[in-house]
Amino acid sequence: MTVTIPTTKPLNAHAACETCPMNRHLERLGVKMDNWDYVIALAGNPNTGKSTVFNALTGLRQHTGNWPGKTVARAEGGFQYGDERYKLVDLPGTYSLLAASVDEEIARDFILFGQPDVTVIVVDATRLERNLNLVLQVLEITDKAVVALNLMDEAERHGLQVDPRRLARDLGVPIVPMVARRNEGVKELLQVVHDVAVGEIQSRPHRIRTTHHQALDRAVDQLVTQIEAEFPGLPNVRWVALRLLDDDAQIEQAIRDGSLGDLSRDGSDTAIPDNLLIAEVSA
Ligand SMILES: Nc1nc2c(ncn2[C@@H]2O[C@H](COP(=O)(O)OP(=O)(O)OP(=O)(O)O)[C@@H](O)[C@H]2O)c(=O)[nH]1
Ligand SMILES: [Mg+2]
Repeated sequence: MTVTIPTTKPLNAHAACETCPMNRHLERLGVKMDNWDYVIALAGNPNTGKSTVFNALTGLRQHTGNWPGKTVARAEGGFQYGDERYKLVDLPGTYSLLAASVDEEIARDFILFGQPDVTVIVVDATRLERNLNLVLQVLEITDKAVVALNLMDEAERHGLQVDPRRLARDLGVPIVPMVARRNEGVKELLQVVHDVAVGEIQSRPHRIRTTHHQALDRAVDQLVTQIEAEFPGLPNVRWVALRLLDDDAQIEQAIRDGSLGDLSRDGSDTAIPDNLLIAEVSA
């Protein structure tokens, strides 16, 4: 599906420099950027239609393998829209970024530290309340998000009325209503993903601010300084600080054993270990 959009092609950080730190960083997470302008992550609760959206966008241009160092299946694929080439990564289903399982850890690490150009969160329109938990968590860490409001046919069948415009206003990011199984909304999703990737849409998502809690702000600031000193270039340090304050044992361990540094952009220059490379098998 190639649709030509009259747009001037922006200088893209990924495409412009194949050896730049961000690309090395993405390689650690199993993404090679040689032929792609943008990386798009597909996130969402289990069973919301992520793979259906993934298949609709990538068709046969997909590879399957495992996540680096894990036995969790991974699919990535590509598509072109206008002049841009997009790499799409289908993340394991996750209810939150607090990483209770290996699947959640993979999705969390990719969204947090892989810093995809756009994160598409596929939500189930019939279970909005539960799905919005993940949406709000993702919106805490990135402006570049799009909500694919999927299963609109099921919502209708159950007599549920969901107002995408109102939702877009409340969340502060684009919402694309979809029935992925019937390919409905796919074109609209492509256009919105493109607009967010190239910066034509700039969102100001709904965020929970901590400015009314001075003690918390002070503690976060203090931790941010310490983490940055220890792990220069680590993205989303503020999120890491908040997790520490919330007693997240996994994050604490990743700091103690230094593995958090493996995820930082400016980590070591050493070659990527073999076990961190994705096994790519043509579909
Ligand atoms: N009615 C309806 N069914 C859909 C729609 N999109 C996906 N499905 C169905 O929902 C089921 C789950 O879809 P998947 O694409 O596998 O969902 P997923 O999010 O990848 O699931 P996990 O990877 O297990 O988390 C499948 O049976 C799809 O055919 C939709 O818009 N409407
Ligand atoms: Mg799936």
